[in-house]
Amino acid sequence: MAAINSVTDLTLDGDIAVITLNSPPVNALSFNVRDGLFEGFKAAIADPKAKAIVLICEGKTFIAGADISEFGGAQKGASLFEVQTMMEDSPKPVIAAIHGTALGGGLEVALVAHYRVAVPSAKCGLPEVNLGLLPGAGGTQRLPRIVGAEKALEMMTSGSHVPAKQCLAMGLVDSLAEEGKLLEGAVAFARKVLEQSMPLKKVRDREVTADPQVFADFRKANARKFRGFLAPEYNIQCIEAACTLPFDEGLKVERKLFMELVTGVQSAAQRYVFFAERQVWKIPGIADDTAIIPVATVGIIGAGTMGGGIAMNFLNVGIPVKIIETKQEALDRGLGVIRKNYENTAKRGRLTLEQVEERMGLLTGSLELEDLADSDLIIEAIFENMAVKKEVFGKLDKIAKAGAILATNTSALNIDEIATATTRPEAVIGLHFFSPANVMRLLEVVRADKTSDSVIATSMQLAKKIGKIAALVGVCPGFVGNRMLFQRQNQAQAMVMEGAMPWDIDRVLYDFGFPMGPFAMSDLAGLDIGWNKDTSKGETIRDRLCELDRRGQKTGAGYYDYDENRNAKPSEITEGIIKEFAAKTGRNQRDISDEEILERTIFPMINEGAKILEEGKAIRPSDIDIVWINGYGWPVYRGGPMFYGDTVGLAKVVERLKHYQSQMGDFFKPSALLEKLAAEGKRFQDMK
Ligand code: 3H9
Repeated sequence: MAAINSVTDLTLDGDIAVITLNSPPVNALSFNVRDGLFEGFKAAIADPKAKAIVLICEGKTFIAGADISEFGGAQKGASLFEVQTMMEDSPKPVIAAIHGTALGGGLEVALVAHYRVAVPSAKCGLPEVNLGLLPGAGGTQRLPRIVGAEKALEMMTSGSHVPAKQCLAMGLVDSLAEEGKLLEGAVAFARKVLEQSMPLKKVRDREVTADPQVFADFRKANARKFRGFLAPEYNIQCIEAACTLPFDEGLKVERKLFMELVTGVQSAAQRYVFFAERQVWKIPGIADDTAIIPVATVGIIGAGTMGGGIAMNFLNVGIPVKIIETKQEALDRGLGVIRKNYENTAKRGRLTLEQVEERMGLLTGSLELEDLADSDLIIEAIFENMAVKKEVFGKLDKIAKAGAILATNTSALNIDEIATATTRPEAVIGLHFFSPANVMRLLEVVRADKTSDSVIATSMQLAKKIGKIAALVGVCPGFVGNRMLFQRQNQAQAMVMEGAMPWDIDRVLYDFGFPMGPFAMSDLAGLDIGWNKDTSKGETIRDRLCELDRRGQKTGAGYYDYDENRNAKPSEITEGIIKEFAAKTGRNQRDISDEEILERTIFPMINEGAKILEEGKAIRPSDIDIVWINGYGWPVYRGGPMFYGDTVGLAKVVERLKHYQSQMGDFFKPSALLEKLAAEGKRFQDMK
């Protein structure tokens, strides 16, 4: 065994050289991995005893791509291009042995090998698009040459990880090795190559063509999904180049577009989000060995939309759920909705009927709170009323077994106060699911004053198990997500009174990248949610719309008018009502620029985020970004509100907030933290 460098070994198995990479956690192509590969291949090619070369990785995976943390830094060591040229031009057959995932630059390394062998559990993919990038090491030119333009379009714009069996069928992998016996399989394959004098196949020598219509159709079919993103379109252009240009010309197109993306703000945002999604699970102050409470059964109080959606999360992963209601009718309705949801999923082919029954078999209903005595986790999901919640928690305190977690799904109420209704506040926590709870990825885990570390750690782990992305937040009105949303809503409403029409505000936020603006959202949800017919405290525009039976999409009209296909049109009636309200309050309506709309809806959110950090209600700025991306449709290519603040520049954010403060008052007053960072020329990302 000869060490090439700290992460690479070169050994001989008879006449087969084996280069082994070992660079945890994922063998990413950091500079010493590239160096090791370069020197390893050089040595193996030079060694007269070696007739063929196998590249294999230790640990849980083959090379998972370029080292994302190295982007933007100075290049050092051998370049990936040099490594690839050395491999591809090797006079001895090179075989890549793949387990785990061969992703991005990792697959691009495998694609310059002459052959690829994988275990059945392995997966291959070019997921660069999810980092706002395209494969920048020849992948855009090589993949289509193997799998054809259509499959390449699908793989590269979705970033999917394709299972080895499918790779074999597509020709991306040449042979499967027995699970757990990759090295033996790859070495045997290398011997076969030698014995049968199989050719040194270079993917670059192959050809690919496609009907131009394929690209036009693909763009059209995915226009909605790709809206706002640069990377999918750039990936498509590279595949077009592969189909129309000689290999080296295609590579030049790839290089140019890759450089544009890697130096741009979208990719910076998406790379930041990649790390933010992993950071969010790390809770300072909670030791790794904190005791985890085994959760084998879950009780849910309330079989409404929220309770039912929450239940499905646990049923989906095989955890039995008992759901409690006060009336048989409500219970039956709730259980029926869950069944219907599963059956609809089955109709779409994403569940089998056996799976539907399996999941429903884990669900029981009851009218007795006492039936939760054996639940390890109890989640209260009833309407937002402090007195009622306290009563429920008081009862639970007597019913629940020792050590059970008592969670509330409140989105608004003070969990510290709810906890006072029990004798075990350390067991009480907020689990704020977002509607629809079986679909939305975000979970705000709300730590109250006395919540124990075990309860927090268990909640985070459970969130991961049910496929959520969880952010740990503190108790404050609206927690993180809704607290910031209030700022945006406040200004959206204010600007409507000042002269911007709802569709102006919606358009600006839609163009920014949100799936829809706040008024379109209200129309979708229904304007009568929380509608209080008692207008003695003053009537709002929304009240008036409801009175006119303009309650949103469901009544064919709300802020907007809708046609029979639910296409929204600006409404003269709404405009008239707004003008009348403005006149009543003596306001002069004026033209409001798109820039002002954007600044007044977004900058107060950034400011509120800073206050949340000051108060310690979120652990780090990137956690806030995770909340907004996963719970509120913030466009991932803008990295979340805090990252966006950084890209605008915090000094500019402060300057604009002060400008509005001088005109409209202290709603816009910059927080101390924001002022401090701006004065020091820092970003939220620089906070330690
Ligand atoms: C690329 O290749 C560009 C080229 O085309 C062009 C070159 C010129 N770099 O996800 P996990 C860390 S772009 C640096 O929790 P899992 C990760 O942060 C790249 N670090 O594990 C985490 O660190 P920590 C294309 C990376 O088992 C730890 O590894 N490739 C990288 O759930 C464990 O990660 C990709 O986009 C990286 N590339 O999933 C693949 N990857 O423990 C990105 C991971 O400190 N990676 N880390 O928090 C993945 O999709 C998953 O990590 C993987 C493992 C599926 C591999």
